[in-house]
Amino acid sequence: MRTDEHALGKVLVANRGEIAVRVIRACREMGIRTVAVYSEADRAALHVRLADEARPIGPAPSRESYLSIDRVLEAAEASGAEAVHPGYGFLAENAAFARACEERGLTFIGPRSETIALMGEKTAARREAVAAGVPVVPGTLEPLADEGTIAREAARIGFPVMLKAASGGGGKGMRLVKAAEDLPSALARARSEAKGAFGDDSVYLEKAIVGPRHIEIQVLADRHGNVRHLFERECSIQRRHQKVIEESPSPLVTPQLRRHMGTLAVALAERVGYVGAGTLEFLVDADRNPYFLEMNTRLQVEHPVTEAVTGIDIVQTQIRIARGEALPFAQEDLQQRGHAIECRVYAEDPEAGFLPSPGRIVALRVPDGPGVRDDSGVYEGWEVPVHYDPLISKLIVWAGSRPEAIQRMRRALSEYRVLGIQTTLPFFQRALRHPAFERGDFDTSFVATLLEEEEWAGAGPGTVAVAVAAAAIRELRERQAARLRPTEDGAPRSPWWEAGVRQAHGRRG
Ligand code: MV4
Repeated sequence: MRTDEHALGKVLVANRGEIAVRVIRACREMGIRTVAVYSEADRAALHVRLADEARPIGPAPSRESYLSIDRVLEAAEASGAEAVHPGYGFLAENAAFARACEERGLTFIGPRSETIALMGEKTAARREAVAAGVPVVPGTLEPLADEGTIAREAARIGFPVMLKAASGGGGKGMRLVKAAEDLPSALARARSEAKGAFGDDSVYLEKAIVGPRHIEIQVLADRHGNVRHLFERECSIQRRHQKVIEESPSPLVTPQLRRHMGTLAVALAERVGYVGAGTLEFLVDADRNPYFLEMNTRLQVEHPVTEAVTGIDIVQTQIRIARGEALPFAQEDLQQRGHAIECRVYAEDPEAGFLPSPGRIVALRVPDGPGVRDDSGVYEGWEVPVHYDPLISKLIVWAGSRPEAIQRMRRALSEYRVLGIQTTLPFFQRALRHPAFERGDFDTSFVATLLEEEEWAGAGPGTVAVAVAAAAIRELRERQAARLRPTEDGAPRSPWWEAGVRQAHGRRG
């Protein structure tokens, strides 16, 4: 063991849901004890049940629980944890939280707090990219305060421009501005959205890239200066700046572009002395030019597609890095093998504009079999709370090629049953059969286009009658599939059902 390596006996997982479960699993495989934290709404949550210990950290609203630095640190102290894994969201990219951990001698499983702060200021990240020789979208390299400067810079860049929050990211506080006359109102809205979300209303400008692809590069960096990239993920299929389907490799990326983007990502990570797992987001234009957008200094939701094609356990590697170990692989040791696709299954109703659909999961059948992984944070009988992000599971498939991965995902989706709440599963059934998806020929407008096409398909007389009949058939099939007794909610019991039940119990009828 190197002198700068240290054992970790116990890790506090400062998160909930599927990602807390994912981290707990990695720790258990490494012989590390885990401490879950939970809000009042999560007393019976899966992550609480799977951890070695669990500590309450407050009421349901995340401000008073999962987002409370003091409460999480108190739980860490009381449990004697030596490290904290923040997952994604909540405190994962909060530099003050990472600093508070550092000051208390708790290992924050992630980059140094200064790196989080640096990359959190989006124009600072752009300046670092420029200094590292990484192309950025043309625009400003400093946050802009006064309206006159913004108007002048926008004219210099040329419309359409993107107005973005300097402390933002992920599309929050972002506005497309098509012409100079639209600037004042767009600025007012971007500022108030940014102020509300980040407590900082400064903005910057970028040239708007039309019809871009969203492609990101996963990196891993240890404390000894070794930086590796784990290739790309295709993340263009988004809805309201939330990714819905991700895959690796990207059908758009050629071997040369892959090598090029990987080299760029490593150069920027090296320049900022990055430590841990991180992701560089790029926009790629119609001519396959990549432009750096921002760096996410955390584990990403979609990390399993990269794990599937590279065979690297990203969460275990984060923990090894935090223990001070050197990365055990060279860049030449890494390759993408086969193809992986992830669908994010949300408790949302795609038929009702993706309205959240919290409630009790009365029956659950999870797909399984060759090449299928379901990273879930729920179980049958549990009630999905209203208070948090409604992601209930991530369905990931792996196969030897993209067409086979698509077939496998369709098969897995056909096995999936969730009763009691609405989910986005029907949306994925349609998306995985869309010709543009099959061809790998889509950009960031795919979801909107698909939903518009569905609305067209739904119009016309007689639609309601057909829909009611179809719903009744589907309801019956789902009951049969989930082995629910039809009488539970007062529906008539058929003689076939009675006979089936008797047979199942070995009785004669
Ligand atoms: C852009 C862009 C066009 N030009 N920036 C949205 C989320 C955030 N990560 C960045 N986003 C965009 N930034 C410039 N200069 C278009 C988007 C964008 C988008 C990007 C990826 C996936 C879906 C998207 C949907 C709308 C807009």
